Order: sequence, then C-alpha cells, then structure tokens
Amino acid sequence: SWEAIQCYSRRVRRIEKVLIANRGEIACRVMRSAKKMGVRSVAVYSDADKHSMHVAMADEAYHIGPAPSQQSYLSMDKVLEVAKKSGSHAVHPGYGFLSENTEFAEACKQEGIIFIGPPSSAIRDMGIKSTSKHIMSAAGVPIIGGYHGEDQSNEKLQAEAVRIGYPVMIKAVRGGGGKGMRIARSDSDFLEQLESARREARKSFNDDVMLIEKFVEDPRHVEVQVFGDMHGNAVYLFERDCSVQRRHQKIIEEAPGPGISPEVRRKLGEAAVRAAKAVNYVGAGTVEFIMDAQHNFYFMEMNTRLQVEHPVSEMITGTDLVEWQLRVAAGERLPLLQEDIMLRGHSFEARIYAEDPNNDFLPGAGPLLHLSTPSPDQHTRIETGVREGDEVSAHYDPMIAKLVVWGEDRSAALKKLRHCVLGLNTNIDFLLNLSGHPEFEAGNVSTSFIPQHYADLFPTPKAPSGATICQAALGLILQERNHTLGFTQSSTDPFSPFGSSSGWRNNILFNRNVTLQVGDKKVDVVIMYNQDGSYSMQVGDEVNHVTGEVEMEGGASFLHCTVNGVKSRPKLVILDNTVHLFSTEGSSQVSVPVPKYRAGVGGSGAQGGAVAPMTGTIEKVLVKAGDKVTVGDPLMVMIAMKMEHTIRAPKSGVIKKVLFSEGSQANRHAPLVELVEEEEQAEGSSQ
Ligand SMILES: *[C@@H]1O[C@H](CO)[C@@H](O)[C@H](O)[C@H]1NC(C)=O
Ligand SMILES: *[C@@H]1O[C@H](CO)[C@@H](O)[C@H](O)[C@H]1NC(C)=O
Ligand SMILES: *[C@@H]1O[C@H](CO)[C@@H](O)[C@H](O)[C@H]1NC(C)=O
Ligand SMILES: CC(=O)N[C@H]1CO[C@H](CO)[C@@H](O)[C@@H]1O
Repeated sequence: SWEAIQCYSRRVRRIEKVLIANRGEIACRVMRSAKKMGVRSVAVYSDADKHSMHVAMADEAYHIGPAPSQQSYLSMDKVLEVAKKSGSHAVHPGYGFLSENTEFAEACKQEGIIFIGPPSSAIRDMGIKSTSKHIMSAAGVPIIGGYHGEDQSNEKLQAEAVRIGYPVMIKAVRGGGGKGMRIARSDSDFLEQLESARREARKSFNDDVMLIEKFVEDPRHVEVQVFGDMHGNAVYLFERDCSVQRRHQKIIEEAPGPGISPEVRRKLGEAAVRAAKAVNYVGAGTVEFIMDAQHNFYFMEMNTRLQVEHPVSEMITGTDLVEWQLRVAAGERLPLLQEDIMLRGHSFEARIYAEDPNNDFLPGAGPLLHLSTPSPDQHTRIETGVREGDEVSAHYDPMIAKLVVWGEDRSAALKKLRHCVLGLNTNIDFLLNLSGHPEFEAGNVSTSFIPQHYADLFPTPKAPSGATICQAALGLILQERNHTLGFTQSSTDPFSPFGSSSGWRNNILFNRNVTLQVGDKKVDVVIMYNQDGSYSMQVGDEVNHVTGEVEMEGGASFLHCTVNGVKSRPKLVILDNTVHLFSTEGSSQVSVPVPKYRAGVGGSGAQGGAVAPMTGTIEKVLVKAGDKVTVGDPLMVMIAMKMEHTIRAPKSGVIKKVLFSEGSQANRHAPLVELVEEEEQAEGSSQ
C-alpha cells in the first residue's frame, strides 16, 4: 500500500557500496556513475572474465564461478554471498542475467540489500503478457485490438473484424510457424481468408479455432523511457525508435523517434506514465509500443530494467539514468519533474557486435584484433567492456560496444555517427551502409527495413584490390622472415602457412608462387625478390612494385609499405591462416588456403565445413572414426555465442579421426575431424 511505501521511503538509506551483478559494457557503465557519485563498486566475474575491463574498473572484485552464466552470473546464491561478504548496500543487476528475476529481487530484500529495480510485484505483473495487457487496458493504455472468444461462427468473427478495424490477422489458436495465418484487408475478402486459414489449420493442427487481431503492416518499434520513485511520482523521458532489427536484435536506436509530432510524443509519454503508475512502478522502465504508418500506437510490453539503448534518452535530456536509479533506490525523490525534462537535439546509438554481417550475422568469438575508438567528448560516448586484445568470449552476448552520438538535429547526429568509425572487424561496415541508406536518412524506418533494403545493404562484397593482395603477401613474407631470423617460432598451429610442408620456409629470398584465398576465389601471386630489397608481385596480368617493413607501435604491428608508389600503413594482424589488414578505408582479409588433408575440407574453413566456424564448445559428436559420410551429413553440434551450429560433412568420404570430444573447446578454424575422400584413400593405398 502507499502507506507502507511512504513509511519505508522516509528512511532514505545511503548507498555507499553497490555490487554490479553483470559484466561487459553495462557493468562498466554503472561503475562510471557510481564513481562519480562517490559510491564504491563491487564486481563479480567468471573464469572467462578474470582479466576483463569491468574487473579492472571496480573497487573490489570477486570470482563467482566458471564461464557458463548458469554457474556464475545467473547464480543468485553466489551473487548474494558476495553482496553480504563485501558489505554492499545495493545490487545493480544491469540488463539480462538477473535483472528481471523476481526471486532474486525478493532474496535481496530478505537479506536487507537494496535491489536496484522495481518492486518484484511490478516485474511479475509485467512478465506475464496476458496480465500486463489487462492492466494496461484498464489503465487506458492503447492495446492491440483482438478477439479470442469461443463463438467461432462466421458472423461473429466477421463482426469482430469490423469492430477491430481492417486490416486484421486471422490466426489459428494452435498455429505456429506461419501456418493457419491469413491477413484480411477488407470486409469483402474476410470470409475467403477465414476459410483458407481454417483449411490450412485443420490440415496442419487438426484444429480450426481462430483468433482475430489487428494487423500492423511494417510496424515501427517505439518505446518510451519512464522513471518512477517511491513517492508515487512517475515521468517520461521521451521515446526511442528501435525499429531497425535483425533476427530480433536491435542494431541502431535513436531518440526521439523520427517524424513523430510533439502531439503524438506527448500522447506516447502520457500513455507510458499511465502504464508505470498502474503497477506502482519504481525505478527505470521502458514501455514498448508498436506503431503503424499513421502513428497509432499499441502497448506491447514493459521492460522492468535499464535498457541497452538508455544512453540515447540520456543524451537528449541531459540526464544520467544510472544516477537516477541509485538515488531513487535509496528512497530519494525523482531529480526532475515532467515539466523540467527538456528534449534537446537528437541521438543515435549503434551496437557493435562481434559478428559478421556478411556471414548471416554469425557471431564471432576470439581475440579482439583491432579496436580504435573515436575520442569521447560531451557529444560522443563509447560504451564498451572490452579493450583491444581482450578475448570475446563465446559464453556471452556478442555485443562488445555501443557508439552513442548527439547532434543538434537528426541529420547532424547521423553525420556524426557515420564519422565515428570504429575500425573493427565486426558489423561496422554494415552499420556504415545502413546509416548511409537514403531511406534511413529520411527516417523512413520500420521493422521490415532490413529485408526491404536487403540488396542495398548486402551488396556482393568488393574483391580486395591487387594492391591489398600485395600488402597481404608482403605481410606474410615479412612475418616469415621474422620467424626465420629466430625471433619467434610460432607454431604448433596446424594452419600456419610457415609449417615445413608449405614450402615457404626454404627459399626465403628467392622467387616463388603462392596461392591466396581472397573471398571465395583463389588468386595466384607470382613473387620475385629484387636485388634492391623490393618485390615484384604479379597478380593476374598486373605486375606491382612493392616495398615495405613492419613497424611496431603500442604493441601493434603496422605494415609501412608502398605499392606502385602509393604509400599506406594498414594495421597488420596475422592470425591462424589469415592476414587481416585494417585501415581507415575498411578492413580486408586474405588467407592462405588450408591444405586439404589437414582441414578435411577443400576450402579455408567456410561455414558448414568440418572446421569450427567460431570458437565454441563441442556439444555433440555424431560420428566416429571409420564412419562413412556423404556430403551434408551432420558431424558435430557446437555451441558458440549462445547459438547452436551443426557442423556438416563438406564432402563425402570416410572419417579417419575425430579430433574433439564432447564438452571440449574448439578454436575458430580448428579442424574437427579428419575426413578422407574415397578417391584420395584409394590413391593413397595404391601408392
Ligand atoms: C518508405 O519506405 C517504404 C519501403 O521501402 C516505401 O514503400 C515508402 O514509399 C517509403 N515512404 C516514403 C514516405 O518515402
Ligand atoms: C616479428 O617479431 C616480433 C617479436 O617476436 C613480433 O612482435 C612481431 O609481431 C613480428 N612481426 C611480424 C610481422 O610477424
Ligand atoms: C611461377 O609461375 C611462373 C608463371 O606461371 C613460372 O614461370 C615460374 O617458374 C614460377 N616460379 C616458381 C618459383 O615456381
Ligand atoms: C547505402 C550505402 O552506403 N551503400 C553502400 C553499401 O556498400 C557497398 C559496397 O561496400 C556500396 O557500393 C554501397 O554504396
């Protein structure tokens, strides 16, 4: 009751020490605000995070278990034990992990530790979709119209469709996978679509009970930041547009929503505040709506935590929402009243994922090769939890950083976003492409944006130029010379191009021909060493004149080189069998094809081959030595970055050896089996 809440809140409890039950960028983000407020921060970490940035940043850090989150970041007992041991007054759950776990919120309360989040009753109410829609509808928040009744007569269903308003979705109650679903756009085609949906549902599920729902075409995802305190106050901090998504993963978020009028903005905000008040909300929350082309909006759900994309709201309102969270959790009043919250300018956030947009967004684990960030200032924020050289762990979310910018208006902010290129072998090129798209510039966004503009966003990748191929070849030669001079003897690495069987080692200074893997093509390079220390490299019909050296700077290697008189200095990283070159023009990769017999595949570890597509854990081994397989047969199942990957036979043949057992960890590009083609075997035995 309000009485109790007020009683409780009269005791403003100082929070002098906060435990952050999270990792990565959000843990670092919370610590920054805590430091600013003079609050000491306590980190927890798993085996995988021992050397990570959030541990280094905290005032105290405690180990809580092995890498899998179930045994570390999700372990309530361990987190609470550290909270007590460290004398923390409060726990900040960040997002994900325990942030929306009512049991954990209750357990904190039991221990007299403040859970920085809403009351567990609000988390519970909002966690159940049907309950939340009920509460919202009663509070006058628009919800999507629908009919879920028992009367299944044509007349009743059609009358409901008219009441809801066309277009409507006719959906089989037992439906799934798009089966038994039809869209009716007008009264005249309703009955036909209904019959068709029923027919399909009967065939697929042996049940033709239908429900009717308002259909929103190419909807926008618009959400409102709200904040409540223990004194019954609640405010909104305007809306964010997070429409552009891929696999239900947000990519670019912005605030305020493009093209939304002040009137719609106020309606959105007021609806969101009604939603928060309906559940006696305390702390930071987000009310999500879907919005149609006419800017009608409907309640979807409420997230009872700080969102990943909260910084864009901070940028346009000049607030620090983590500071607000700490103050409100201590029992203070909201720092600002609604009329004091001003909207200024426009802000974008781009999420940087360790993933490859050109490889169907498969996440990538492994060391972070290159991270150069724009210098942060008042209008540019880099929210990250990793430093160059850190391992991107396969156990956690692939998001490694967020770039947040602010500008006077949308086009100024967008310009800034594009300017702040983080040269990173992740989704940066894709972000550039996306944020430069004319329809995006015009603010014409919806959840269908990526599929609609697929061809523009994913052009066939441009093959690296002859000059780039020469740079890569030079990088390989210089590294080899390095090794031969005895600085390092790298490799037990089976992919090293410098292994004795590759033929590179023996005649360093002499002419040679190499084959490089460039995209899905093999390119022959004829290399001649000249007396003056330069090289002539023939790529196709073109002969290039190449000189250069590797320069070390700040622990990184740069290829200081000249190709046909043009100077450049890309960053050089050689890892496994691949040369990575990073420059302001973007990144390129050139590989030394893996010998067939080692990889068990013809290519260089393409997805689906018998090599690990990324670092991860072998979940299941489906074959054993001696098994005959045909191309496409599943060999193993791997878990990496929270996703399952089936490794299939790249060709038909016989399994000679299985190189990994269940439960073991395989590095990216590691061969998983030795697979011998039947002809090869036949040849081998005849020799
Ligand atoms: C917005 O984009 C959609 C999809 O590409 C297009 O059909 C529509 O015409 C665009 N709207 C405006 C106002 O340009
Ligand atoms: C050359 O050797 C040094 C010392 O081991 C190493 O740091 C550097 O990265 C090597 N350079 C190349 C191009 O491999
Ligand atoms: C490289 O290839 C060229 C032409 O294809 C040939 O003339 C030359 O002998 C080869 N060089 C070596 C070292 O194999
Ligand atoms: C909108 C945009 O920037 N499109 C670019 C995407 O990338 C390809 C090749 O890298 C360019 O050709 C497009 O112009």
